[in-house]
Amino acid sequence: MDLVTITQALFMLGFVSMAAGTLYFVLERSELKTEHKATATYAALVTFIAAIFYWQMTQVVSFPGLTDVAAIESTMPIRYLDWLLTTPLLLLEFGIIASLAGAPKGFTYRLVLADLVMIITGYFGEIGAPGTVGNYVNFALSTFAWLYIVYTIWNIKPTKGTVLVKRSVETMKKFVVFGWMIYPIGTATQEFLELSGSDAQTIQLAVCVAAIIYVFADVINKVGFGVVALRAVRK
Ligand code: RET
Repeated sequence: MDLVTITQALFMLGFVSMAAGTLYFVLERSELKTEHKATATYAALVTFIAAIFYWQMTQVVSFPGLTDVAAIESTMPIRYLDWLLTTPLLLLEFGIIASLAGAPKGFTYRLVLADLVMIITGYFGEIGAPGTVGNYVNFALSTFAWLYIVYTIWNIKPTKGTVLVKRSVETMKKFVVFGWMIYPIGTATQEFLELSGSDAQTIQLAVCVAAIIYVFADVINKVGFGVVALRAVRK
């Protein structure tokens, strides 16, 4: 089996995971107290949005006129659109649980702002010509915004709430700090591989490896994150 087919199969796995996650969060939502339902709503919105985008990604290889690797490459804007919508929702989901643990109000808005800067400049870095100054400036801005998020989240200390709430906040912090790290690592892996050679085989390896890394990262950071958030508010 070639790498493109494997990538395609993993897009399908991504779709199924997101769809199953959505169903799970919707079913769990009815078990929660009214004031906690919003947590399940955010979690379900994130996986529902991602399911739609993953479905779209599974369709690309059959696009007429695209060679296989170009098709996988063409999923990049879809992925950024997904991140643009889902990462603010994930931060809001974190904000709800963190506020139950006594986190100061208002910090989520600054996080969301930094997050939008991270995704938008990251996208401009991605579409710019590789190796140009503008490109590195965009990636640098994106990285600064990401470091701001990591720094802010890491410094949130749960001070009140149940043991379960406190534990969930600590776990969700680790998702944002370590789980989100997989994305820049995926992008850097692709960039380095592409700098190492411009033959068709290297490009295919670079594009597919990055796409595969993002699928695993997405399932962890969207479905896994939601499961931990719900654990905090379960009756
Ligand atoms: C980019 C560009 C290079 C620099 C950095 C990046 C960070 C991306 C992140 C994405 C997170 C996505 C999530 C998706 C949903 O589950 C844009 C790759 C720092 C952190 C959490």
